[in-house]
Amino acid sequence: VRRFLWTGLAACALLGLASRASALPQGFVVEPVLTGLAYPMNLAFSPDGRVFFAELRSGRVRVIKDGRLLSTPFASLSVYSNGERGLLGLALPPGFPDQAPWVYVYYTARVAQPEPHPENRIARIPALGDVGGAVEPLLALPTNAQNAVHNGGELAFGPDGKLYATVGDAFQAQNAPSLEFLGGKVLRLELDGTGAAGNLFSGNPTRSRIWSRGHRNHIGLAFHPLSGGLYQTENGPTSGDEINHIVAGANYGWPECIGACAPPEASLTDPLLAYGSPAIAPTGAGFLRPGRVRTEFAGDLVFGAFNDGRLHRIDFDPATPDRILGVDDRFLDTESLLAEEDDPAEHRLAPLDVTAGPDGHLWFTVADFFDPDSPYPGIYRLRDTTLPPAGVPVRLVLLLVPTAVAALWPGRRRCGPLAKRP
Ligand SMILES: [Ca+2]
Ligand SMILES: [Ca+2]
Ligand SMILES: [Ca+2]
Repeated sequence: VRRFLWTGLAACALLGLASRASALPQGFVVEPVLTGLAYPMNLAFSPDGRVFFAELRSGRVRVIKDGRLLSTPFASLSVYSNGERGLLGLALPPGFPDQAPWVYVYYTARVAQPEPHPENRIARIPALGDVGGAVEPLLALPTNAQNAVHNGGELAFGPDGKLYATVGDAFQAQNAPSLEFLGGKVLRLELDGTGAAGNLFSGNPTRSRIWSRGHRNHIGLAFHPLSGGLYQTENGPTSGDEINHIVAGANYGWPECIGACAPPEASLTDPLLAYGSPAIAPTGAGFLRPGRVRTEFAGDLVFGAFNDGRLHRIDFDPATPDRILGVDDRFLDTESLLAEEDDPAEHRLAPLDVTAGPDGHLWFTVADFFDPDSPYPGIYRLRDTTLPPAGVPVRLVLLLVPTAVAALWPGRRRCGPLAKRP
């Protein structure tokens, strides 16, 4: 059995599995969009209905079109895929594909010269129909050749049209606050990879790209659906996983503080929420959209966690931004929900990407780190069945695999026939 360490720390995969009956919040249903996939790491939605996704280990960018997975990948990147490396981030710019015909990727490239070595980088791939053109590297990022951890890897376009990226500290914690080092940062970039207009730091190309600093490793970004504010999940060491509200120029404390600073430090910004021990290793994050969920859930932040395989929910006060009313650490348990009850040790399911889909519902990906060939890894959609169905685009209805009809209700023991990997 392989053991994979997401942030240098994987607590037991199976700690405290919720019973299947509590694997899902009441009134919600999880619908498989496409299953039998290998390490689906990140999703990106094209306005023309196509769904792009990144495969962490293979380095392939795949396309779902008219409900079908295209057999020819959009791109196949040469990646190092050990540890936390691989094809990590994926994003489509506003105006894609007509005004901005590029697919943006964040990956650990396998560089051949002068001798083979890993290089984290942000690149873009021209989108010429369903198959991409030659990869255009935009920015080389700090990479630790000895330790395959702390690579960061999330990409997201903000409501301002700029490209945001989470860069890990590359195992150089002392440099995470430095303005002369791209590791341990949230970057804010123009489409060509240069520092975005309006960034607070300037003076050289490194500084001009930095939006916030003092981060350890992080792979979750989400923009609030109403305020547009940027929220981030961050991985602590053996404790101190964090949820942060990212603001321009702030220093989020790593490595001086793990979680909130005690005593408080005026120059450092504490997280909105810090977890204790053991680390849960947060992954992707997305907001539950007003109008798509009951009022009590609207505007809440949902994020995945690698170590417990769950989706967690932060119950934000809708009237007072950043005020936390409660935390639901058992919002959804992917392993209890999806895997066979009688062989939990054979599977190691973890939610990776969590994001609002084009239909406004929350979409998430699941990978199986013990048995990647199991039928469970795939793309799923979480829907609140207590609301009347909104006008879901016809394309999306087509996209949901037929087995989705037999949706995964709470208490259901098995998830029924799932599509095999094409
Ligand atoms: Ca921090
Ligand atoms: Ca709420
Ligand atoms: Ca994402």
